[in-house]
Amino acid sequence: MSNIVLRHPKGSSAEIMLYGATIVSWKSPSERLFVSATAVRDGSKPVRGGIPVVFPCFGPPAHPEHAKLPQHGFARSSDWSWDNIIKEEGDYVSITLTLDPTPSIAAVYKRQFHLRFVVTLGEDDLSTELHVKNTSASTEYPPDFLEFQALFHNYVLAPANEVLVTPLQNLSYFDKTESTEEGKSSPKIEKRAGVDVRKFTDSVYENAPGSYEVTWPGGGVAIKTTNLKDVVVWNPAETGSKMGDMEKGGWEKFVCVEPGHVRGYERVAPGITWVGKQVISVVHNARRHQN
Ligand code: TA6
Repeated sequence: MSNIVLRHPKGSSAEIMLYGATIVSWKSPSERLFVSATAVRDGSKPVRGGIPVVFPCFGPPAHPEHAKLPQHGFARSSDWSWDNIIKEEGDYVSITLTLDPTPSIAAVYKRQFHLRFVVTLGEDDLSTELHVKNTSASTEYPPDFLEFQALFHNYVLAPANEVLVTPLQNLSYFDKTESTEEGKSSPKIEKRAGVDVRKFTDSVYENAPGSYEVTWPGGGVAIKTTNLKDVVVWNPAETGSKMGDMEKGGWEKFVCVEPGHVRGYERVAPGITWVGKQVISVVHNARRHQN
């Protein structure tokens, strides 16, 4: 199954796998995403890097309807469909991928849904939108709500020992490095003006500002979101050496900044569509925040 390559007339590009709807490259003009050199790219397991799509659950499943799903759900390990159309609108090019219940999904997930994943490439920005439609035909009351979590698992290419993520100061967050079940650990308050990932970091910030800067000396990206109330900051540090698909020292080359709805569940009634969106743009005159 070949990948889709989006090219912008001003030189940027993006490459998307139909497997998992995973963006595996975004060049603007240089590469902005990390993908492990030892990532599996044959569609047999989710890609270690790029921008995997997380749906309908984040982390180990906790919702009864998700009980048979793998960590982070099935979207990033399913074969999505493409209408072979590359849209050109103004200064942007875009594609839309779709996912409906396949037999393998239906075997582990009983809900009716329709997903649309829209990737839009500009000269120096990239946006991803996930449209989640509840296609239940039920007319019962109370409505047959579709409950889900969704997240864009961005692996931002960055020097892990210098990168800072802002603004997260004073936010409440769950530190997953200290507990196996995030819901069981008591929340902390972020005291740092800029969050670093110099050590193993796995933090789930709830009700976050929705707009972030990921900067390092001489570089950075900005992430602006719609309808994604939470954000996760992750870097495995040396624990990454236990991951079979993480290249040696790969954890030194990225920070995951992952906007999503991952604390609690989004819920849509039959016939209703929820849309979560992010726009990642290159920051040319990167600011530096000192902790
Ligand atoms: O987003 C952070 C996280 O939930 C971490 O806890 C870690 O599990 C990471 O995702 C990668 O998960 P994966 O299933 O891709 O190995």
